[in-house]
Amino acid sequence: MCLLLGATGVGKTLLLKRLQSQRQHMGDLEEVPSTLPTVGTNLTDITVNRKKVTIRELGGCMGPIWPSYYGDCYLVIFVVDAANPTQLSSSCIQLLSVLSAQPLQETKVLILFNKIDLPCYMSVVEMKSLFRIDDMVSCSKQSISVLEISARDGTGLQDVGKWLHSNHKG
Ligand SMILES: Nc1nc2c(ncn2[C@@H]2O[C@H](COP(=O)(O)OP(=O)(O)OP(=O)(O)O)[C@@H](O)[C@H]2O)c(=O)[nH]1
Ligand SMILES: [Mg+2]
Repeated sequence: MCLLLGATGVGKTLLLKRLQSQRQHMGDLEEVPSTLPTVGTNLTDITVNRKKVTIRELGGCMGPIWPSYYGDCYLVIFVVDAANPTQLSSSCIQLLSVLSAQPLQETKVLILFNKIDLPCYMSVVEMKSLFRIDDMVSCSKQSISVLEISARDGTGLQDVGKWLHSNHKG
C-alpha cells in the first residue's frame, strides 16, 4: 500500500486522477477533472508499466487520524502546494511527524512540490531550503526523493510513475 498524504487542497485527488488516466500530459485547452475535498479516505488502484499499485489518499482534514492508517504501508507520497506560502510551515511540521512515526521507519518517501504551473510557485531550490530537506534527508531513516510537479498540466508525472514502478513491491 502506498499512502498519499498532504494538507487539504494541495492536489492529492487530482494527482490520483492523473495517475489513473493514461494521458497525463494535457494541452492548455483540455479540461481539468474536478475534485472535491476528500473527507475520509480514497482508495485507488493505478497501473504503472503493467504493475498494479494501490494508493490510499488520506484527506488533509483527516490529519489527526492519519496515524491509524500507517500500518500496512511501505511507500509514502507527501504532497506540498508550492504556490501556497501560508501553508508551508504547517506542511513542514506534518511532514516531520510523518517521518518520525514509528510504523513508517522502513518506508520510501517521495515529497512532491505540486502546482508549479502557477505563476507564483516557489522553485524546488527554494522549497528544499525552506523545508530544510537536506537536514531531513540526513536525519531520517527513510530514503527520501523530491520532485516538482503539476497535477494540472502533467509536468513531472512520468517521474512519479517511475518512482512508483521502481519502489513498488510484489
Ligand atoms: N493550478 C493547479 N491547481 C491544482 C493542481 N493540483 C490540484 N489543483 C487544484 O487544487 C484544488 C484542490 O485539489 P485536490 O486534489 O482536491 O486537493 P486534495 O489534496 O485532494 O485535498 P483534500 O482532499 O481536501 O485533502 C483543486 O481545485 C485542483 O484542481 C496543480 O498542479 N496546479
Ligand atoms: Mg482529496
